[in-house]
Amino acid sequence: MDRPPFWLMRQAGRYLPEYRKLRAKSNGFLHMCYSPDRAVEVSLQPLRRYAMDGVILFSDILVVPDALGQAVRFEEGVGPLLDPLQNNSDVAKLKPGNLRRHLAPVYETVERLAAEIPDNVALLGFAGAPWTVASYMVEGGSSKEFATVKKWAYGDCAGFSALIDLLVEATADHLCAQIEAGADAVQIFDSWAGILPEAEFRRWSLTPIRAVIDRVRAVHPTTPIIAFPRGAGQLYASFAVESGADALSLDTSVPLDWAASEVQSHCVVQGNLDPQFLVVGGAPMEAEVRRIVGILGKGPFIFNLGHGVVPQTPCDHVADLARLLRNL
Ligand code: 1CP
Repeated sequence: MDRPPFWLMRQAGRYLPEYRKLRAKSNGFLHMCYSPDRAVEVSLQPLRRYAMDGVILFSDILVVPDALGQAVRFEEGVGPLLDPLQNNSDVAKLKPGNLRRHLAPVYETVERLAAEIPDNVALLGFAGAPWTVASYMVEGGSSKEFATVKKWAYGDCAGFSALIDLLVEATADHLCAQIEAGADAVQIFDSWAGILPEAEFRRWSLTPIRAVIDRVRAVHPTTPIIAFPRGAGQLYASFAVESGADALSLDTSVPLDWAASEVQSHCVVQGNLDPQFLVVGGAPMEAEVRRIVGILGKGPFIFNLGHGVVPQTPCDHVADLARLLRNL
């Protein structure tokens, strides 16, 4: 392409009135994820408005614990809730054999999207990284301090490894199934990678993601894999060399000149507009987009945000961003 391709993390969701309308009619968020009619429709909503170069499957990272038998519910105004895993006997009760059957509606959604979207639009599948998914499974939902999951990971390395190893297999299987259903590329979201000190980051973020990538690549050697170790800081450089990912998604805080020399020299980079610039819009957003493209656009680059679109984002600003990027 003669300009950087673009898509936006959380490009489907609550900032879109057509999403909110369908959501109000649905029997909960997970039900939407497991209804191919609705999930296809919601995945396509941003494409119709803004003609991104990529469509991401509408689903959630927490469908994996749900499929493993740890029921997930989404409470309005609270977020995800799970009955927390407390020890290795809880881990032993998980049922990895059920994954593909439980998630069949998700793979059907991918299949239908692959048939529907134009050839010049990439279809992205995704999964949460083992560490981030484990944090929800052990904390029982969103967390601020991550005290419970850290206590287990730091205090009982062997025991916690059993959960991470199980999630490596389940995550790889989930990504392979999406590729088999027609995903052109996949992204692994490690939203909470950045809360770990270096040695723990290597043990619980980098190493398991590398294992997931190795497993997916052994079956699907040509499918591009994007990893998002959010908050990794300087460890983005090690991640680029050691993870085996084809592309790394940069969070909002990564300095761009540094990323161009230390990360983009090893792999494609994606990012990293602060989602709040999309809320502000206008001249400040345009200047920031030009700055990002000016530095990262000289190498292999996918334009994206540094984290997901926030619900208070005006749709007009997303349209302005799409126009700006298409005319670069
Ligand atoms: O309607 C609603 O209230 C649900 C809001 C919502 C949406 C639209 C949730 C709940 N998940 C999603 C979709 C979603 N989640 C997608 C779809 C595709 C797209 O990007 O358009 C994706 C890729 C995700 C991934 C996801 N879910 C992550 C990783 C990325 C990130 O944002 O860091 C995480 C951490 C989740 C968990 C999750 N799902 C939803 C909530 C409220 C949360 C908890 C977030 C938190 O702990 O802060």
